[in-house]
Amino acid sequence: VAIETSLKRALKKNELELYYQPKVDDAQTIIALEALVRWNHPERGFIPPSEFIPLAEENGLIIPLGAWVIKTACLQLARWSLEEKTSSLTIAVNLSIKQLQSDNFVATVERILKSTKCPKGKLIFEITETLFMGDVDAIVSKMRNIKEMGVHFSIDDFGTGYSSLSAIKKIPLDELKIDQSFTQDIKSTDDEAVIIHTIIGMAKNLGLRVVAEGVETNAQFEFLKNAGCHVFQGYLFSKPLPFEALKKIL
Ligand code: G
Ligand code: G
Ligand code: MN
Ligand code: NA
Repeated sequence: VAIETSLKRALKKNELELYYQPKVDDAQTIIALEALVRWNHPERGFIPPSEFIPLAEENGLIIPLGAWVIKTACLQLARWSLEEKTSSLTIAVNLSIKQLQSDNFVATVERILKSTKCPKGKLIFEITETLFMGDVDAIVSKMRNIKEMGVHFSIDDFGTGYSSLSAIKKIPLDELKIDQSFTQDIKSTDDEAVIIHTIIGMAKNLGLRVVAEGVETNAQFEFLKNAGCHVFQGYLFSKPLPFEALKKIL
């Protein structure tokens, strides 16, 4: 069966699952999670998102798939809001630019937030610099509408894409995630890591919270803490986990 047909079936038959990767503060306390979708295929086993997200973006399935991801994250946030241990956690969901470009996206988000009783201020959308390739003004206006509903925006994989430093000012962001390739360039605590310092300085001047991605070593963690990052994510703390495994470490 073509992967396209089976992806439609996957959506209907609940073969998709959200994994969660923790984000920690400088004391390594888990303060947030990033939701990462997995496809548990009945014959082929787990298929990574890098294999089906691009396809779903091409054939339009990203719209219902993306809505499923947002709804699942919101239901989780609504449940977590009732328990003291988890009530302060936020969940970040990756958005495809195709979702932001679609006509009904703002209404879809509003409907999901209402129907799930998602707590305000706990959902974050991660977008990438591909948004600069389209009609930026139209995207910005949708982002403003969504922010009014209490959703925050983060720019993901920052530093690898198409944005100029001046363009980043135009979009209403709350957070900036430094791409993991820059983190992985840090070899020691006294590394110069000029690009990282530059990105952090810019982000802070713009009033953005700074997240470092792809932290794998203590040297990288120490360097990034000293450089002024607020939040850290990477295999040093935890890989993405299925819900049951995540529950044990919360
Ligand atoms: O960790 P991982 O292999 O899960 O992620 C691979 C890529 O797939 C990342 O770039 C991530 O942003 C993307 N991705 C994971 N989940 C989603 C999702 O729900 N929607 C979109 N659009 N991208 C996702
Ligand atoms: O594009 P985005 O940042 O959403 O994708 C996250 C991807 O990075 C996922 O595939 C996730 O599994 C992966 N990832 C998360 N932490 C690390 C890390 O410390 N090292 C590496 N190499 N990959 C990571
Ligand atoms: Mn991401
Ligand atoms: Na990223």
